[in-house]
Parts: sequence; C-alpha cells; structure tokens
Amino acid sequence: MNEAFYQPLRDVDPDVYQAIQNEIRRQSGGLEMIASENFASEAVLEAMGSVFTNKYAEGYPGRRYYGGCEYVDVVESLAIERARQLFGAEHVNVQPYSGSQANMAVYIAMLQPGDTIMGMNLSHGGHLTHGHPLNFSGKYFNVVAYGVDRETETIDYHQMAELAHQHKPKMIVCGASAYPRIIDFDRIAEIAHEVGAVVMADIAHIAGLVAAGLHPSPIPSCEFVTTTTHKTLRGPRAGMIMCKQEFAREIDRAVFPCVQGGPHVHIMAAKAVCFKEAMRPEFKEYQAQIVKNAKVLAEELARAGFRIVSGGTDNHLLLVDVYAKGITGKEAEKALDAAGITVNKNTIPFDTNPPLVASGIRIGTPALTTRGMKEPEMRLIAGMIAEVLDQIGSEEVQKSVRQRVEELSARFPLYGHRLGAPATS
Ligand code: DSN
Repeated sequence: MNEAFYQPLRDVDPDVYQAIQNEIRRQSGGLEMIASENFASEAVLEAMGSVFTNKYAEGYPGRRYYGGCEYVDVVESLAIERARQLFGAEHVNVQPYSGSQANMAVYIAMLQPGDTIMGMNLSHGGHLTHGHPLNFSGKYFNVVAYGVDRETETIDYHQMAELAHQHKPKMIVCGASAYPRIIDFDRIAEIAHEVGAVVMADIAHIAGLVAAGLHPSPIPSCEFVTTTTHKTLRGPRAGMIMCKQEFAREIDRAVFPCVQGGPHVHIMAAKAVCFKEAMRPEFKEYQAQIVKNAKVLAEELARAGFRIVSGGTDNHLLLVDVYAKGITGKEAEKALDAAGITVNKNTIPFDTNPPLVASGIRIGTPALTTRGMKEPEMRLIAGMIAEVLDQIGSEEVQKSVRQRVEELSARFPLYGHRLGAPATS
C-alpha cells in the first residue's frame, strides 16, 4: 500500500485541514443560533467518518444488488428498528440522503405530475419543497398555498379547510421551517381526509421535540411523516421517511430505485447512533431545555422592545420582526454575525421586503442547548442581541459584544480536542 494512503489529512491536504480547524474554532468560539443547526456528538461523527463510506448497497436489508452487505444490513436494520421505536412508526425508510429527497420520494410514490397539492406558504414559515415555484415541488405539481392568520400569525386552519374543499388536493403538506407554534397535525389530517387527500407531515425542525413527546406527533393521524436527522434530532445530515404499512412498498420503491441510487451507509450508521442517543432519558431533558431556552429568549427580547412573531414560541425557534424597529433582517444578520452571534434573516408573514432582505430574523436554541446553556445564558444572549440591534451601525458595540460572546463560549467548550497542530503548507 502506498504510504501516502495512511498520511493524516494535515499532511495530505493542508488547505482542507486548515479550513476544518477554522470551522471548529468558528463553531466553538461563537454563538450558533441558526434554528436548523445543531452539534452532532462524537459518536455520530465517528460513524459518519467510518469505512462504511466505501460500500455500495443498493437495495434493502436482505435484498441487495451487491455482495458484502452483511454489516450494512446490521446498521440499516438497527436504524430502522430504532426509528420505529422512537417515533412509534409502522414503516421506516432510512435511506433518503436529505429532507428534500425524502419529500420528493413521498410525492413520487403518491402523485402524478400536474396533481394538486397544498403546502404552507414559504414566507409564512413553510419550506421550499412544500411547493415553492422555483423548487421541483412547485414545478411539477399544481400548488395551492395556505398560510397564517394576519392577526394571530398562527396557521389559519379555517382557510386551509376552505382551500381544501375548493381545490380538492391529492395531498396536504404540513410542517414548517420557520413556524414557532404547535402544529395541529390531527386537525390537518381531518381536513385532508374530508376531501380524500393524504397528509405528508415534514417534521424536520421539530423531530427531536416529537421524539421526546414535547410536540404532538403526526404519526397516528398522517399517512407520511418525513424528517431530516440533523436538526433538533442532533444526528447526521440526512433524511428519513416514516409511513403507514400500506404505503411501505411504494415508499421504498420511490426512494430506491426512483429518486436515489446507493444509500449512504456511513450516514445510516450514524442515524442508528443518533436514534439510540435519542432514546436516552437525557435526550428528553435536552429537548425540554431547548424549549425553555427559546421561551426565555423570546420573553427577554420582547421585554427589550422587539416584536416577536405570533407573540412567542412553543418550540425551538422564534421569529423576531426587526423591521418593526426599522432594521432589515439582512442588516440584523450581518451585525449579529460581526458580534459572533449567528442567526439568519427570515421573511415574516405578509413581509413587504424581498427574501434576501427580509423583515425578520429566525433564532433557534438547539445548538446552544447542546453546549449546556440554560436560562441564565439566554438572558445574557438576549441582552447582547438587543444591544447590537439597538445600535446597529456601531462597530464598537459589535466588538464589545464579540468579546463577551467569546468569554461565554469558552465556558461551554465544544470539540476543542479536535484542534490539532497548525497545517504546514
Ligand atoms: N434550510 C433549512 C432551514 O434552515 O430551515 C430547511 O431545510
């Protein structure tokens, strides 16, 4: 074997090595508050970095198109069985590469191009794959969008029912990427079933809360439940589909061979690890703390004079209407970034600004809660966010907050042992 095969990354590719080292410093030295991000455990990272990345395994456990799949079958079966237990699902497919592929597979299993689906308006909190005109979902299907009520900024179930009766969709898609309130999956399923539609609930954001019993589960009432595994669930970057047994065959065929080829076995191994971690009692405590942290953050920011969309939060995220203070989401994101606080600009319901400017920011607590931060830290952070946004143009304030962010981060170490010697090129 060529000796170079065994050389460490630092020597083989100092540029990539250095970028990884810098990213470790960035993730650990700042406050990661993007609602869809989290920090995977060492065990999850280890499984993702394993030799399973070398293996082709088209097919499913016990029915493969390649030899040498005996250990692949072990990890895929473990992932399936654990997900079934964790969510109480009848059938699970753990092969989707990501959330988009999971959603695409459900559409392909159930719909024909041109069919009508209903999905939540992206600017009201929905997701690209729920019918946005620039996404495959909006290009191949006739999409009727539902949204939130202008006053309460919560899902308008009356409007949803009216639209369903008027347009008779084949599928209602629910779940959101920027919606801070409880979603009434049972009610949505009732509306869908009244008009003969099936429901796909995309729980990518709230999967951890659902697994921990802190958000009502869509599993009993919805035919299809999709998720990513890397957000509140805190696993590898990937997707998954759960469905009623009667759709198992169509779903499995839609994932492979229709949407995907060989599954990412290293990632399925990491999913198995993630589900095992999520079955521990500490995981439930972790999810409960995520919600407590988000609530405190929302209360403190409201106290500091910020308008919180829908008046608060029930989950892991909040939307702040910064435009009510005359700042755009874009300006807020940039100023907070300079202060070491990472959030994303986000449209708010009935936004008058375009998406790349946006009137809001979306803030989430899953990642900081993984680091062990609790209510006292959330109070400090809300104060720092308010300080930066209230003096939006002040580099001095950003610098001073950056200093405090670094001090706070240092009290909650993360991945520090992964920092190696500097690269030498
Ligand atoms: N892009 C993800 C998010 O930030 O919510 C959803 O796919």
